[in-house]
Amino acid sequence: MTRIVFPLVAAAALGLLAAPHHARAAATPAPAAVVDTVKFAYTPETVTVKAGDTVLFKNDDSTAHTILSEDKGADGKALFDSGNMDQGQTWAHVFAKAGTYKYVCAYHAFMRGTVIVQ
Ligand SMILES: [Cu+2]
Repeated sequence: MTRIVFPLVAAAALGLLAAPHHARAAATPAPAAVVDTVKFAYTPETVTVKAGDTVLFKNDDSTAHTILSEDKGADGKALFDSGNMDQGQTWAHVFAKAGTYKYVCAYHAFMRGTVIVQ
């Protein structure tokens, strides 16, 4: 009797252990725009979104880059900063307020992009 019941209990226990992995699927909203970094350039260089939208930045280049706002907040810190992004990494940012947000790469000052938030 126990030989039949035990496998069923074990299977149920495995199912319970596996459940959290499936439930962990992120509730991240779909990005309104995607900026790809390729060959030392943000592509497209300018994207236009609405306030509250998420912009997804991808690094598909062979070298590391960053997304660093040109403007600083009242605290003197950058409005946004992805930090180091190696090849294959992505970084999403929510642009809450309308405005024109210019950004650069902290490693390559000639790399520039703009997010226009309406
Ligand atoms: Cu760069």
